[in-house]
Amino acid sequence: MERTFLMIKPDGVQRGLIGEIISRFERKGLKLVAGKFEVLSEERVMAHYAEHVNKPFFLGLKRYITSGPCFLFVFEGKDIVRITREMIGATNPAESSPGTIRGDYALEIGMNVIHGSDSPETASREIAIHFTPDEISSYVRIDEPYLYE
Ligand code: DAT
Ligand code: MG
Repeated sequence: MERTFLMIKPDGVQRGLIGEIISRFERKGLKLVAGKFEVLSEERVMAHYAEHVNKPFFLGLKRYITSGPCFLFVFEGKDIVRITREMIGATNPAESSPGTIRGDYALEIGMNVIHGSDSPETASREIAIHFTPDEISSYVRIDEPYLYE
């Protein structure tokens, strides 16, 4: 089983989309193993977006991502990084396919509702940035025998 780090950004929280978005992953059969509500500190933003700190859009990105609380969560499942990235859709919502989260709920790249790790290595790094091991639960979902062959 693989884990991934997901985060509903301040626009998604303010627009009341937490439940809708989490439901999509739950209905797919993915297992929620951690979740918390938090305004990100500057240090955490720098660590999380380390690859983007020198990009021209970084200051705007930092202002947006710290403008209110985010909902941070971890889901677990087979091949979960690939599956959740597909469900999230392309970075720019103007180009995300209908049926994806960004395609259905957002319009512009600077407010694209949700973050999802882009590789298993990134997922491990991002989970460690945002969660302590004791904040993550291991359990068997009762429907797993009907989800995995
Ligand atoms: P993703 O969130 O799809 O992994 P990314 O890692 O390339 O995309 O970028 C991180 C976030 O930064 C992205 O969700 C929105 C913002 N961003 C990326 N490229 C941008 C750009 N050209 N202009 C404004 N914001 C941008
Ligand atoms: Mg990314």
